[in-house]
Amino acid sequence: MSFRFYEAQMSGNVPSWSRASLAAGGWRNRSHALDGTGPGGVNLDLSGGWYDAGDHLKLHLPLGVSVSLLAYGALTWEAAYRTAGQWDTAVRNLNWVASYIAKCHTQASDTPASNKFVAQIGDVATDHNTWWGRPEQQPENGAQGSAGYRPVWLITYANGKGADIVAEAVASLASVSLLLKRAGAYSNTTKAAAFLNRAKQLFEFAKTLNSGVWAPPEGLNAYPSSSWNDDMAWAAAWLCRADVDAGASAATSSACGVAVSYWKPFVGNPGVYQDVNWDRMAGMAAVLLRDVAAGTATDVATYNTAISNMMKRWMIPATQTCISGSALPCYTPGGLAYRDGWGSNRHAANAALVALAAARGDAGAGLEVAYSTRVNRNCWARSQIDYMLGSNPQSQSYVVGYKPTSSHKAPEKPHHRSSSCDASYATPCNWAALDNAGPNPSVLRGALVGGPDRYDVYADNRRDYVKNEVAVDFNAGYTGALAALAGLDAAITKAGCTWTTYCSMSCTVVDAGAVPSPSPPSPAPSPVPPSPKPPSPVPPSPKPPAPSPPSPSPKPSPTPSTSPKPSPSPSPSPSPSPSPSPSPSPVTSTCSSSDWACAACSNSWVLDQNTCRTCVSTLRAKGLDAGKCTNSCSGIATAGLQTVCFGTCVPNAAAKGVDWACNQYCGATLMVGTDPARSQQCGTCILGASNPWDCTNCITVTSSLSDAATARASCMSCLTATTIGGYACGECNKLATATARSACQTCVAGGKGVWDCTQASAGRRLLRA
Ligand SMILES: [Ca+2]
Repeated sequence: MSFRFYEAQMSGNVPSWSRASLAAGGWRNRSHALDGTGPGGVNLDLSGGWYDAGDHLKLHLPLGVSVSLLAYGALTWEAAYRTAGQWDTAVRNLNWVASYIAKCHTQASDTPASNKFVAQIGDVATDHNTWWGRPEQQPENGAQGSAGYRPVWLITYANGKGADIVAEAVASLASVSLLLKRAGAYSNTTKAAAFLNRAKQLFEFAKTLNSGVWAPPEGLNAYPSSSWNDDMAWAAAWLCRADVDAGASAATSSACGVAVSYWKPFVGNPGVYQDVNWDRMAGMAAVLLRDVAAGTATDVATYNTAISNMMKRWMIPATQTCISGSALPCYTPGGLAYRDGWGSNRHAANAALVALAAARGDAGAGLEVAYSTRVNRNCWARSQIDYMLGSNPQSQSYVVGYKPTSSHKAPEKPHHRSSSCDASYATPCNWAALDNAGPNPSVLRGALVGGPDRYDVYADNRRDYVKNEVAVDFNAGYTGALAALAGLDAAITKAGCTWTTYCSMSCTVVDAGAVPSPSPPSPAPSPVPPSPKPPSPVPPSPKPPAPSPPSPSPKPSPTPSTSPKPSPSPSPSPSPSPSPSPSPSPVTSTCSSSDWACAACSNSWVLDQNTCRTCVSTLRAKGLDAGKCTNSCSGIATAGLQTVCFGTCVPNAAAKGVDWACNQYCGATLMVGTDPARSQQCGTCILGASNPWDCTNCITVTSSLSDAATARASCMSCLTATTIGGYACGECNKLATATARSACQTCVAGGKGVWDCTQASAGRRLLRA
C-alpha cells in the first residue's frame, strides 16, 4: 500500500496506472506539465517526478534519498516483494520516477564539467507559502511573484556546489538500473544500462563540485543540507554494487575501491553516520558496502563496527525513556525510539530499516553476526514499525487508510494539499480547505504521517505539519522495512514459530526473511531444535551513545513557515541556568511529584521549573493534557522565553489545540529573538488568530521594515480586527507606511484582490480596474 502514496505524489502526466489518478477512480490528473519552460525555466520539458510533501515543490535532495532507499528495500527484500505481489508495482514506480531524474540531468556528457543537473523546481516563497489548492489548478508559467512561478535551479560546474544532490541522483539511477535488470513485467535491460551510464557521468560530475552542498540562491531552503561526503559515499557504494552485480569481484573492483575510499573518512566517527535521514546517508553506505563485502577484510570489519554503533544508538535499553529526560533517542511511553519531533516516525523507520538489513543471514559480510543479535535486531525493528501501525497507547495508526482493527484510529486529515481538496475540480479549493472539518475528501492511502512527540502525543490536525504532514522521505525507509517484516513473518510462520516465541528465542527460525540464497537453506526447517546457546539478552550498550551531532534540521517545513525551523532539539543543554537556586523548591510546586507530567518539569532542560509545574496544574485543572507543558515548551533555549511558554502561552493555547505554536513560533528565536515581550505578543496573537501561521507570517513579512515593531503590531491587530484573512493582513502590512497599510486593508475589505490593493496602496495606479 505504501506505493499508493507515491502514486498520489506524481507530477506531470499522471499515468492511468496510478491508483490515485482520475482514470483509476482517484483524484489526481495532469499537473505542472509546463515545468522547465516559462519564466525561470530552462526551455526543457521537466514535467514529471514526485511532489515532495504536502506541497508541490520538486526537491531533488530528499527525492534522490527516497528513491535510492526505496530501491535498496526492493533489491534487498526482493523475495518478499515478489511473494507479496509488489515487485512489479515497485519497479514500475521507481522506473517512472528515475526517468524523471534522468530528465533532470539536462546536459549529459562524459566530460565531467559539461554536465548539468536540476536541483529543485518550484519556489518556497511563491509556491509553497502562498498556494493551497490542487496542483492541477495551480497557475503555470507565471512570472516571479505570482503563484505560477516555477523556477528551475541548476547545478553547474561553474557554480561548484551540489555534490549532495547530484550524488543522490547517482544512487537513484544506479539502484533503479539494478531493479530493471531483474525479471519482471517492467524489466528493461536497455534502460538499465542507460541509467547506469547516466549515474557514472553524474558521479564524475559530482566530484568536480568541490564547494559542497547546494542551497537555493533565493535563500528559502526547505531542506538545508549540511553534508555531501555522505551522499558521495552512498553513490559510490551503489556503483560498486552495480559493478559486482555485473560480475566484478567486490574485493578487486575499482568501483568498489572508490567506494571504500569515500567511506573511510567516516570510520571512527559514529556521530556522523549513526542516524540515517535525508541529510545523513553515510550509515546506509556502510550497510550497502557490507552487503557487497567491498574491499578487504579490514574494510568489511569497519562496516560491521559502524552498524553495531548505529544499533547501539537506536536499540537503547528500555530504561532510556523520554519522560525521564534521557538523551535522544529515547523511548516514548509507548515505545517509539524518538529522535526528533519533526517526522518522528521516519527517523525510527530508517533505523528499523538498518536493523533489518543488518539482521540478515544472507548478506555477504553479515554471516558472522550472531543469531541472537539478528533476532534482537529484527524484533526491535518490528516493535518500531508496529508502533507506527497502531501498537501504541492511543491505538493510533500513523498510516493514512490503514487500521489494524476497527477500534484503531488512522490519520484522516494529513497536511496535504491535493487530498484536502474536494474530489470535484469544480469545487474551489484554497486555504479554507486547510481548516475544513472532517477528513480529507480524498484518502491519501499508504502515507506515513510525521508522528507523535516524545510523550506519544499526537492529534490528527491538518494544520500540524510537524506531526501530520507526509513526505516522500517519510515513506522510504519504512517501505523497505515493511517488506522485510513481511518476509520474516512468512518465515516465522513456516517454521512453526510465532513472533513471541521467535523474539524470546524459544523457537528458532533459520535465515528468517532471507533473499533466496544460492546455497539452499534447509528446505523444511519446521521444528528446529532450540538454539544451543541460551538466549542472551540484547547486550546493553556499555556506554551512553555519543552525543548527537548538530541534528540535521528535520523535515523543514513546509508550510507557511518561511524559514527553516530552528532546530528544536531539546538537548539537555548546558546553558547556564539564570536561576540562582538550582534546587527546585518544592514549596511553590503546585503539582504532585507522582504526576508524570509534573515530574517531567524536573528535566534538566527546564530552566523555569516552578512555572512548568504551575502549567501542569493549570492544565490538569482544565482537564487538558498536562504533558503539553513540557512537550510544547521543549527546545526553547532561553529561560525568559520558556517562562512565557509555561506561564501563559501553553496554558492559554492548549484548549484551542495550538500550543505547538508556542514552541514553533513564539519560542523560536528566529521569530521573537530572545525577547519575552515579543514572545508574549506572539502568544496573544495565536490565541486570537484563526490560524497560528498568520502570526508568524506577520512577524516574517514585517521583519525587514524600518518600523518593524509597529508594522508587526498592525498586522497582528488586522488578524482580529478585520475579516480579510491572514495572507492579506500580511501583504498589506508589509507596505512601507501606516497609511498605506490601512488603505490596503480597507481596499481588500472592499472586495478587491490583495495584489491590486497592495499596488494601489503603494501609490501606484491599479493595473486592473
Ligand atoms: Ca548529506
